[in-house]
Amino acid sequence: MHALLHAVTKPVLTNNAPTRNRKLLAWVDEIAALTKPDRIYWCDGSDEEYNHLCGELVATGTFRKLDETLRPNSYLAWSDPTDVARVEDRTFICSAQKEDAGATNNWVEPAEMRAKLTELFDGAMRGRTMYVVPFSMGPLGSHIAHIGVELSDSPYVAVNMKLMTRMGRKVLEVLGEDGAFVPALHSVGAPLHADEKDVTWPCNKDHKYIVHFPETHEIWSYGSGYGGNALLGKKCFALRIASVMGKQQGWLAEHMLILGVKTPAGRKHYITAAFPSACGKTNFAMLIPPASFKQQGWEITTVGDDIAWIKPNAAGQMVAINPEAGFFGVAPGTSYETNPNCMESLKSNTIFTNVALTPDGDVWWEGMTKTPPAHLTDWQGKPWTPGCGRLAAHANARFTVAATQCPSLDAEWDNPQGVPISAMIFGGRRSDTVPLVTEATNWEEGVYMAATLGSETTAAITGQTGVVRSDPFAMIAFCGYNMANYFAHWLDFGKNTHTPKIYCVNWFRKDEHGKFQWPGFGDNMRVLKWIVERVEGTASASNTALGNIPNYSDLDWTGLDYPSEKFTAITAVNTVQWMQELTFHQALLSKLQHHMPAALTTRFETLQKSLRAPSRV
Ligand code: O2Y
Ligand code: MN
Repeated sequence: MHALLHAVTKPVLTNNAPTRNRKLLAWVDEIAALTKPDRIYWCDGSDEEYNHLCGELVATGTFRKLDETLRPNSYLAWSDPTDVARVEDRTFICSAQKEDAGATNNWVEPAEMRAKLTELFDGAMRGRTMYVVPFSMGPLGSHIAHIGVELSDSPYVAVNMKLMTRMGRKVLEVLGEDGAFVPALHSVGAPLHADEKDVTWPCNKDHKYIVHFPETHEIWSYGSGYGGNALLGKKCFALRIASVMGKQQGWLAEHMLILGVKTPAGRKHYITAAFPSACGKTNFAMLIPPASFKQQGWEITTVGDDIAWIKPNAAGQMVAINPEAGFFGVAPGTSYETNPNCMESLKSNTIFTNVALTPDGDVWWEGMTKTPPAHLTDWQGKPWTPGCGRLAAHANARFTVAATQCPSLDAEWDNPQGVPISAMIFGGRRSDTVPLVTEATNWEEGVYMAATLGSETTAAITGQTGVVRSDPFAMIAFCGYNMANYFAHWLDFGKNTHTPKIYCVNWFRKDEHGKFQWPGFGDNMRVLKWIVERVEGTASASNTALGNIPNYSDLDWTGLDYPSEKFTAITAVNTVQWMQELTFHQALLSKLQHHMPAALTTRFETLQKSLRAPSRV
């Protein structure tokens, strides 16, 4: 390896570091003195470095190299069975005032949390290397992008950050001597004592803390090596800390995919869409239109699958970037039927975590093929056969892959100016109540729709199926400050910018037999086409108490036999269900009452009145 690798013997460790950024040098020194790593390594982000670190991960048993012919340059990691997902109950927003974290976040007084973390991090990296990982969230040098530096004792984190962000030397160049960065400290919380043999997935089974200090824009993560707990650019920075920065600086950090829609006339629209976890976000971001739409000339492209940073440009138009440079998606359920673009992305240069291994050195997960292989090694390293009663892949098994591997990647995905937003979609998983698609008639109504978003839990995530969880803007786990203040920020944001139209969608409504009423996947294009035509002012709709809903004849049904009665059922506004729904809305409004903007309580009252009006059945 050609970058700096220091043997750490004394506290001043950064003499020949590849940066002269004073704040960074001081911070690296301070953290090294606290965590006491054996070595410090500054990541340069090169392919050579990536290959070397992956080789080391293979040598230590964390990675298994997959068959070079079947899955070139790809690796499989199996985590500790206790470290398999984000830990919401161990995630904290430590603002000075409890009220600033709000009713939806865990809060601990900052000095108390700092004392606890300092104790835990003291000597936490003993026997390990501390990787200095400089990364840019967003195109390098973009006025919308921000820089972070993660200090981590996990080489798994370093290689995943290479795929998920713009990472390494070029970031330090942009940072310069005085540039600002978000400090993100991470340890797996498993120091090694002299001659102690390491495990393949070090973590701390007893203590996990995913902590955010919103006033100082700092992240401290301890005890987990997995996903959102450890790849700190993603949920911790790009959502929790960035949402705070956005509130302070007049922009939005959102849990939204960004896709491009090209019309047959060649007009390009960009649409953002927010969905809670487990609603098929990556599939929607990489949607392939039905054949009949492709023939007409409709095209869908992908800018991002999870997070959008949205700012007004000089003309007051909302523009968005995907702050990430890769996808960390859920493997189970991904197949050539559900998401061919994703499957193509994963053909090579991919890191898989907690999927199953085939006898010939490839990967498999539930839903990848209709017929499972006869023999596998499951994600816990045990022999697996179909019908053995266990999952071969963990339900939250993941792939990490660079965005550039995606065949549907939009030509503008890396544009530092961002892409202009024509419409915003909010959706949840709801077996009843919520129509296929509803258009808000103005910005405030759209903000109300997003604020009252709910989604049913799935067994894979919570072990409990069908319980509606309130998930405002799909940000319940990711808003770094008081949720009611976040609603107010959205309302204010709309006052100073040209506002895109806002939609609520539900692909998951079921009939009385429990069968999904909407085919989903590529057929969601029919709804997207209507949305684009509404934006362009060429499609009609009927006004309801909830907003505007398309008529059967407003959607393009070519290539699909979908009777109008079914459409009537999937778009119906059932007053009894909606009165029940309003009790959920009311519960949310009272939970967040302290800072709740009046515009949202007013909308609640109007909605209640319109639903009670005799014309609605
Ligand atoms: O469990 C994790 O650590 C990953 S969670 C995640 C990853 C990628 C995109 N979205 C999510 C999410 O929970 O929303
Ligand atoms: Mn997500």
